[in-house]
Amino acid sequence: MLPPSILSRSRAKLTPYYALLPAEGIVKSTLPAWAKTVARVQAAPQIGARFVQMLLEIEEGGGTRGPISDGLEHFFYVLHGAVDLRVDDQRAQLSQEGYAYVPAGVPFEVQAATAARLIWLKRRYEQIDVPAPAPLFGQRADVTPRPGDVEGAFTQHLLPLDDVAFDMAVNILSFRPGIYFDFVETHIMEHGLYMLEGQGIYYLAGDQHEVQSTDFIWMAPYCPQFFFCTGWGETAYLLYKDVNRDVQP
Ligand code: UGY
Ligand code: MN
Repeated sequence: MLPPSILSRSRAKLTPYYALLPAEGIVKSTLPAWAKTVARVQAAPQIGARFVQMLLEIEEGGGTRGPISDGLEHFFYVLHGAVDLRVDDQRAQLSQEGYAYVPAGVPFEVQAATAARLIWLKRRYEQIDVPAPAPLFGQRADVTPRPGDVEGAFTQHLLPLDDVAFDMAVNILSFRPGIYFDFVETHIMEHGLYMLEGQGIYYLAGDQHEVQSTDFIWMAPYCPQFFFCTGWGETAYLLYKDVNRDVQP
């Protein structure tokens, strides 16, 4: 039997300018290079994105079946649990809120001793005439929140802000209740946004959506965007953005 109001209660929406994908609606994928792992693909070229973002749900003892070396650059953020990451000859334990950047062409392996959930982002690296970045490992708590233009809004830059070797930024934006942007943004950069905690109203290309923890939003280049933090607690989201490159006609 069709549950009453199932269609009107769904918040999922796909347009040429953005996608809003609540977690509960994203169907499982199996990735051949990963054992005991379910992937929920959030952004892919199939919706117009120029990057791939997914949620990985790794069971205890799961992870990559061998080194992955696909020529792409990668970013991992641990939402829950912990993983052992090997990048070339470096090893790191990433616990909850830990993250890693893997440069293009550098082989990596992931193993989860206990169940873990991660965000995995990958894209083609745009080389310029400076050396490519080295592998990088970090922890959210070690990154100082910088005050934004609006009081009560903060940004943690997980990757170095002033290093043009990076062609991507991954930031955590946090907002106190009642805080909202001071203007409607439009920009050439695209976004992958994962709601880490809290809730709010997202304005996207003329539409307004209630959003909450675990939602994913893809924003195409130039998608008009505005966030209003609602609820009683702080809201934070993980935000991918392509940066530091010239534009070709
Ligand atoms: O950095 C940004 O573009 C950011 N302010 N956008 C967003 O949160 N939608
Ligand atoms: Mn933006």
